[in-house]
Amino acid sequence: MNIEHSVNAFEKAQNLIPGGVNSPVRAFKSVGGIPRFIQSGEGAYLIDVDGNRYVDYVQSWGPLIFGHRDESIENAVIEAVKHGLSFGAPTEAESELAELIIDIYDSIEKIRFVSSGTEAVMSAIRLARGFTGRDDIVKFTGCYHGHSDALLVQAGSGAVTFGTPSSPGVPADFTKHTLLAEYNNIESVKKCFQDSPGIACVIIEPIAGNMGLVPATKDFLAELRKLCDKHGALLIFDEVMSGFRACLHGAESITGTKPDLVTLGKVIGGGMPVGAFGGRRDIMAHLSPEGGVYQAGTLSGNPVAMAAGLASIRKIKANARLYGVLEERAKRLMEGFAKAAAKHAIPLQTDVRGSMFGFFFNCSHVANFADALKSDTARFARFHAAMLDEGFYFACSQFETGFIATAITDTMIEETITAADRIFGEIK
Ligand code: HOZ
Repeated sequence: MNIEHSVNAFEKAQNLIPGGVNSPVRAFKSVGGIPRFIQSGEGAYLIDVDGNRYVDYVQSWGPLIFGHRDESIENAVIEAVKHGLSFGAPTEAESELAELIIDIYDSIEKIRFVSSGTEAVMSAIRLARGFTGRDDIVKFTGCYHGHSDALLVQAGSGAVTFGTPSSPGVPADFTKHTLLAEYNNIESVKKCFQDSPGIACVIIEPIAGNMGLVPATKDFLAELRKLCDKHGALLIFDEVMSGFRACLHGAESITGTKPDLVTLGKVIGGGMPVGAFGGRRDIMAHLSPEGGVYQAGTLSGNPVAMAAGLASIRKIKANARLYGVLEERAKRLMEGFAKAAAKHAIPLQTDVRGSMFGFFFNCSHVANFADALKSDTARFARFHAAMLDEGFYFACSQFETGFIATAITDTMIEETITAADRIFGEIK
């Protein structure tokens, strides 16, 4: 495969931008090789600057549930652009998107839009602290909630990919209120509540996607709910990644546990920069200007981003069978991988939630961060490089999730399995 233009573009970018990228995981550091510089996207495909085409199982890390250049989202954006890029004043589109999401998510009675997942979570935590009058928070090792100071502790995603799950530059004073628990281990949460009488909230990715795909069990989430209620702490579901990806009505609808606050992002922006946090009306009433908890943003509720989000969520809502179809395809892909891996005696753990899929080169079931870290990252790197060479674009880290878009067909999935089978034979 000729990647000369990507090689040159990467060299240039490295002189201008730290690591040549504007978000660390994109640099391919943990898998080696050259990140592809992208010219365009088309449905299921990414096309790089050398003209190579890849079936894209990243889909911009989640937002593009209909694939690249979905016609209705593209048209909505073009139409919105004609009216102006930003007003810094309210628009009706904000209420329309709010209404749509509130109607779909049981636990969201009021919502506020921001510009990224990081911002959504940071603001939700501040709100939980302001509401409860407490300072401490509980997060789980391996969960990633964006890159704000208090949450960059034992974090997943790029932080673990580069072996710095707790970042330099974050003062210890800023993280002293962040208590750590182990995912899917309720005893570790009980210990946090024993250690601190002042826990404002427990934040969790109910379907963790930033240490690879590791869903929480129903029992664990139910116990978490009980503990929060017993101690007067809020439960926050971080669904920036899983929201509108795993299913229509949120993790609460498949796990049976209802959070007090939910954070969203990715799909609700249809590819534009959008985040949101919402939840119980009485809690949201503490947010400025109704209440005293301050949060603001010049580009919050941006009209072009709202238009993309509206088109995306409306199309999802109109297509009731969407998640069933995507889950079938994700399962077919993972079952194909599991079968091929077994044939070559390669230990592989797979899982699927709606359009999200994950696989670990790991001998045992992965239930938490410690389990995920036992995965064979060197084998993952070889797999990643070889698949890329064959025209299949997977997330460039063992600790990320894969995504199916409607544009990815059954035939593409069969071709992916065939390539993976061949490659497993080479990397066993
Ligand atoms: N944090 C994102 C994946 N979990 C990566 C975002 C990006 O690099 O674009």
